[in-house]
Amino acid sequence: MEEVLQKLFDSILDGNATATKENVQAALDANLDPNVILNNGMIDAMRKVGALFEEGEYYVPEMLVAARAMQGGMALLKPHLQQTDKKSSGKVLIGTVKGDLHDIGKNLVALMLEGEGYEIIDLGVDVPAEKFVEVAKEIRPDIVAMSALLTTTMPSMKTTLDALTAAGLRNNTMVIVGGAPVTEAYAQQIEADGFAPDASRAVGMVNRLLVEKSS
Ligand code: B12
Repeated sequence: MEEVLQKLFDSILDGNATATKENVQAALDANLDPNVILNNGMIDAMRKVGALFEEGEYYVPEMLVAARAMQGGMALLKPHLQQTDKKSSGKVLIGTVKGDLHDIGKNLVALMLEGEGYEIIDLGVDVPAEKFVEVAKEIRPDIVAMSALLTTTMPSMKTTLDALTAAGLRNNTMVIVGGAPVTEAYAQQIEADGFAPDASRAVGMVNRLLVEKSS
């Protein structure tokens, strides 16, 4: 790995927010592709944090400071990841499902979709099914996007999907799901309209779904 990316990786692993910002800036100054900075320097670091947590090396506080460092770095990278000249091509209601507080992946999906020109309404984390339904009724989004990072909160996706169906909202709104433990098979099982394993493929999938919808 390039030295500047290795430094960035290490600063997230250490949960050092100041160093993370400096290292993101250094990587940008070195003209590295912002997607490479994000994927190789930052997301890989979060993956490593998860592995260390699993091995009992890291505890929740270490995960939390790493997440804060990651988010500070993402804020700096954001303008470089987005192409802001595109016009809005649809409305996306997004949130992390009930019981789940993980939002880094959701924020990335929102950021990439926003960069593609979509209007984003972000409900945040720990969003109950009723809230998704209430806001969907009000704003009539083209897409409802749900994120879950815990195997224990994945069922909240099904609960929300069922609530959207029961409220008669699925004729004009498509539902997509994602998050580390979520799979294509799970998405099919709960009858979601789409799944993507990462933020850039989420953009491609949403574009495809909306083309299919309008044709
Ligand atoms: C950071 C972190 C935390 C932080 C979260 C801070 C925050 N603001 O998000 C804190 C410290 C709060 C936390 C808490 C906990 N965590 Co945690 N956490 C993580 C960690 C290390 C990184 C997650 C992350 O940000 N990844 C980086 C992002 C970019 O990746 P991502 O979220 O997967 O998102 C990408 C894709 O999945 C996809 N995507 C995401 N959402 C969506 C949505 C749509 C619609 C689409 C299409 C795509 C998509 O695109 C994203 C970008 O490419 C993971 C490890 C891991 N491997 O995931 C554990 C992990 C998820 N946590 C775990 C656990 C156990 C917990 C706790 C229960 C710990 C505890 N004992 O308290 C609590 C639960 C709190 C709660 N109720 O939610 C476990 C989950 C195990 C499981 N299978 O259920 C993991 C896997 C760690 C591990 N290896 O054991 N955690």
